[in-house]
Amino acid sequence: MNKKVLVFGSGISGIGACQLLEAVGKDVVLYDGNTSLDPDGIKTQIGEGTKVEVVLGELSDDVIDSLELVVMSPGVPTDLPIVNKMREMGLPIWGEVELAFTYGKGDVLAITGTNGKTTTTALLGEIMKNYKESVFVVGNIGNPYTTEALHMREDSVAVAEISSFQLETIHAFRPCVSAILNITPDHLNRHHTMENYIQAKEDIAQNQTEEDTCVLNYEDEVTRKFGESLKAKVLYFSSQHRLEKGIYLDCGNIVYCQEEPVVVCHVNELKLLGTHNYENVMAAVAMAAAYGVPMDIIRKTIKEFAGVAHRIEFVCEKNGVAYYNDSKGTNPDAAIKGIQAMNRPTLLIGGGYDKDSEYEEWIESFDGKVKYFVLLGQTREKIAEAARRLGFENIIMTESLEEAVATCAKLAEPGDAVLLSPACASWGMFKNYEERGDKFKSYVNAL
Ligand code: UMA
Repeated sequence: MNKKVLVFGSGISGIGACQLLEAVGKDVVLYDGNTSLDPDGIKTQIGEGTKVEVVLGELSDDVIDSLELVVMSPGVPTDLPIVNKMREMGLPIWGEVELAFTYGKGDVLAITGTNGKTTTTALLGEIMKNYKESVFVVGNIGNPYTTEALHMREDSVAVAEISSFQLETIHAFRPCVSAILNITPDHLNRHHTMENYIQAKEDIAQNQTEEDTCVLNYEDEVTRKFGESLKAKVLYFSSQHRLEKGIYLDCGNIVYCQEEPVVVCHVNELKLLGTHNYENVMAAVAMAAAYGVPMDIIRKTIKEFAGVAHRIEFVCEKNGVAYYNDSKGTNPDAAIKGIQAMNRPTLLIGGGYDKDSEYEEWIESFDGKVKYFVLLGQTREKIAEAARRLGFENIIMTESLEEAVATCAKLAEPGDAVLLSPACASWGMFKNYEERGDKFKSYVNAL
């Protein structure tokens, strides 16, 4: 009897993995721990005529004994007892990204980092689309790599946003150009220690050779040091220092320097705002230049690029109050960028799923701008305690995002801003940050 492949997790990655595996002739079992899911609904998502066997809740020894490979969805912890058991039995444990890389053709440009991944991936995707015919923007950005892998040709390029979860289960994954944008504490409940989290991020370059390039942030101590030990060519970007080689900001100009410094553009010519975004632009430019994209194509694209949804996204102005959706601010560091970008007195909505984060630095970054701190979700007490310890008292507890929006609308005065920038994941209250951001926008538009 043919051995089977187990796909663990029936979210969008799991569905993509099943479709790919069936298309290449594998017998597939899709397993999900959530017993309240509907197996028929899952099969409909995989596609008409699918032979994938869907198992919910418990995984029997019979199924485990029939396997040759396990393909993990990113959100499933790799140290679950059942995963440990399968690993100890000698079963290869691959991530969905490893599976896609194995079957996908063409070149891969891959981006990781705690913050800025999505913006950088989207921008690099646009640059590549202006350069090559067959470009796929995949990964953590919300389009599973496995969904696209079989459409890729030898002359295709995949621009992939890769999370630390996804990097835990790669083996041969080798981007020709990679980037680590920054590394600050996030997802510590999953990775347990900062060392493990850093290791996962750095693994993006583990298979890169002298022929490949890794783009790193010179201003981030961890990534700067990492560059000293790499086999791949290293290209640094810096928002603070003129580099002999690399890409940097100089009096508002983005300068790319290999032999000679070349001005790419002035930051005033960009639609993106804020130093963190200039860093994202520099990383995308460095990656594209390393891949050989002509500078005029890069220059034109970065000037046109208007950013991504849910990242300090302007929603509308009502009664003189500006509403911003920063639902993608899923950790304190990202939320710091959110509040820093505000130039009005702000009513800040925060809180959500607990990832074992600390909130002090975020609260310290308010810089007198936050008028009211409106909290919701599992972390609201923890955040409120941290705020009170730091002397911030204007805290309002709410039960839902809808109530939080209504509270802000009541308290805000003309000239204020209302910012949803939660510093927490959305899980538990929403499916993902997109749903949270979309709900926020609909509540605001309905005011
Ligand atoms: N599940 C189990 N057992 C568990 C945990 C989960 O069975 O112990 C099941 C759940 O019941 C659910 C399924 O696994 O049915 C969900 O799998 P998943 O969490 O991997 O979700 P996907 O829908 O496949 O989405 C994943 C990424 N999600 C996570 O990493 C949590 C998406 O990133 C990504 O866009 C998508 O793959 C495509 O690549 C989201 C994310 O929040 C946006 N990422 C984190 C971040 O950006 O900070 C890393």
